[in-house]
Amino acid sequence: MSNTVSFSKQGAIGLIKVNNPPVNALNQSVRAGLKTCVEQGLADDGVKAMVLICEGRTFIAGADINEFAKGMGEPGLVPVIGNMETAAKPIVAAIHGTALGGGLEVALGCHYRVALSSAKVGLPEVHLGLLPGAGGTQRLPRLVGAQAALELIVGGGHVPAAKALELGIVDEIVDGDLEAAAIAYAEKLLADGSGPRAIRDIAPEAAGSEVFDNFEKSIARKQRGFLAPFHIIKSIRAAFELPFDKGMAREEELFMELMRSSESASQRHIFFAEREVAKVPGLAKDTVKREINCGAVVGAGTMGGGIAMNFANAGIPVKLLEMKQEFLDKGIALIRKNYENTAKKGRISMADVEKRMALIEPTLSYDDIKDVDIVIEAVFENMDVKKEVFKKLDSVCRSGAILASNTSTLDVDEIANVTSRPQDVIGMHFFSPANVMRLLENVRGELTADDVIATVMSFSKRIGKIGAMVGVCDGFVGNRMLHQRTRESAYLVEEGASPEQVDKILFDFGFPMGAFTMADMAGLDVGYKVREERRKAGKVEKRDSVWIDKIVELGRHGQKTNAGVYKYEDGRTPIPDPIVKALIAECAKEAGIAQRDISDQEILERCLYPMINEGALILEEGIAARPLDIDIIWINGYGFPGYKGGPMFWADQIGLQNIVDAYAKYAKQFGDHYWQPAPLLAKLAKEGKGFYDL
Ligand code: T1G
Repeated sequence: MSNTVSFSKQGAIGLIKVNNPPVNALNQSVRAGLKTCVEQGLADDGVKAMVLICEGRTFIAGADINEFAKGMGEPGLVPVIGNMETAAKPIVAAIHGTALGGGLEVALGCHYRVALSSAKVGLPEVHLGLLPGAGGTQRLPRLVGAQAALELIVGGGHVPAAKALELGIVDEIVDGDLEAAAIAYAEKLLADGSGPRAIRDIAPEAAGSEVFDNFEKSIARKQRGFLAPFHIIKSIRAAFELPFDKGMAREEELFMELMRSSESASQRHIFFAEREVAKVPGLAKDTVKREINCGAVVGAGTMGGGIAMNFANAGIPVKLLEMKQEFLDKGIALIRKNYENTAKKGRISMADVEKRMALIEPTLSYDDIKDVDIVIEAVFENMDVKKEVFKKLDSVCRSGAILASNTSTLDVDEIANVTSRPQDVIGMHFFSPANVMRLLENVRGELTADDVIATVMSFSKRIGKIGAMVGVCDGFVGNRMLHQRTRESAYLVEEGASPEQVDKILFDFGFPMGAFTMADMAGLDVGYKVREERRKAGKVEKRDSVWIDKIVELGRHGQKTNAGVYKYEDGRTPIPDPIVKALIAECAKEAGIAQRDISDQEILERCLYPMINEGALILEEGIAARPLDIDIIWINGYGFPGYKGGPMFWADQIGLQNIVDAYAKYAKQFGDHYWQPAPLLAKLAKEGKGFYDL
């Protein structure tokens, strides 16, 4: 008996109980305990059937991901499940919470499955760059058929109990006392003379190769660059083309390939990083958070409306404040349109639309927001305007209200210092569209109180965001690093690379789109105004590149004007434009820059390495506390490919010395103004270390 799995008897029913908080993960102790307890039940003549149930919040939620790096140890999960499946006495899995991954595979190794109506099941290994490696790709298809199995396992989602019953994954939904219900179910099996029922004995329905080929085509673009989805298709296909044991062998072979892949290492890193990022170093775990029961958003523009939707989506009443009725009406109309579009896609009902709209109360008066618990300002990105708003908030809002700014680059300390309560002021930088993008870059000011930080980090999760805590600097973390890529990509085009060549390199690397396609989509005039403000503040690049400004001055602002760096005949597909090609050549000539052919490798290095170097400076300055904060920001805010783990994790994978060597190469070619490695980068490289050795 292990200390995580116990055996007891209730009449003729052997009760196997797993207790391995927090999620009953299948570590070595649990696997050994399951093996021992099943053998004990089989050896006991008084036991006629068994029930497998878990203590705590959930049924087994999967293999213990912590064990992957150091090796799983004996007994392996496959034989543990195999012994259950071939047992001479029926075993019933009693499911609550989330039976996921290896947890669902254990349940599929049982002969029957009962679940609480609130339970969910799933095989989410794909999100870890893996596939269900304990029979999931061989057993589930035998229950649900090829198409459903492909959708469930490649999608990696959680299936509610009712749907699982419909699909045949569970046999009965029970409510109330799960243990009693499962024991009653087992006793009824005995009374009916029902014995073990092994899924391995089910002959899978016929499935032609077109099912798998068509499914692979349907995911090709979305899953571009990932390995696991395509291995999963191969493994499920084996369930229809090979006998069970050979299918299991094929599954193991494909699983091990994935386990050894850099893609899976990256995705497993992200799994833990997405949880670690919520724990702010130096912040006491027991910091008392302020209650947030209602909020307000100042500014009903695209960002303000999107931010208000996050409150409503979480069921939190929110006031939306504008200065003019027409702007308020426009903002509310856009919110309604967004919700109705979501309803049209079947993701929410029309009743949900009305419920959420009812939670958003438009107002023209600051007086209406005096009692709220948090205010998020989302007005025009201009310091004077923001200061006016915060002075007003300071005079109107109740004591203890959190005053947040959605600024994307402005100095949060400067904003805080116009109030009498800088300890209550924080930055909450949402990414557009604010109701969709998961990242929230939370910006702590010099004087922001710990309980405000703790409250905002917890509130981020409550509204479905991934909150990352950063310090105050120009561009915080995400945009400060993006600025490096933006600058170098403009230089590369001046020197002879075409915009489409640069964009293809970034797209093939795994970004959702290239730098210039993204700039056209966001609007070239946005960057133009930022550069104008920076020039006014004397912040001019040592090497000023003007070709994009010239494009804007032609009235080409990007997609919204059907022309920017590219031209757009259908309003969305970027087409290289000879006018821009000529304009670039002209600007290069005026700048005395000779055009040359530039290699793909140079483009990749000059776009990405300065971002990583800036990340090293950000770590040195303490603007981000850990490399994982930077990785989470870039994956969730800018589409850095998950199968590369984020810029800092990827830098460790390629080796920091290679980055330092590239810097030396470019310093020779261009001078060291932009090619001086950050001291931390140089130090780690010299020591043969990576950022994750910090
Ligand atoms: N292994 C180790 N630790 C885990 C874990 C796991 N599988 N799942 C969760 N934790 C930790 C997590 O790090 C956190 O720790 C705490 O539990 C609470 O998690 C052979 C190979 C179950 C839906 O992918 O999706 O089985 O921060 O904050 O929001 O085929 O955890 O408290 O120290 O996420 O309520 C497949 C992963 C594994 C499920 C709960 N299973 N987990 O969400 O809490 S691979 C999964 C989740 C596998 C087999 C293959 C979620 C959850 P700490 P949490 P939550």
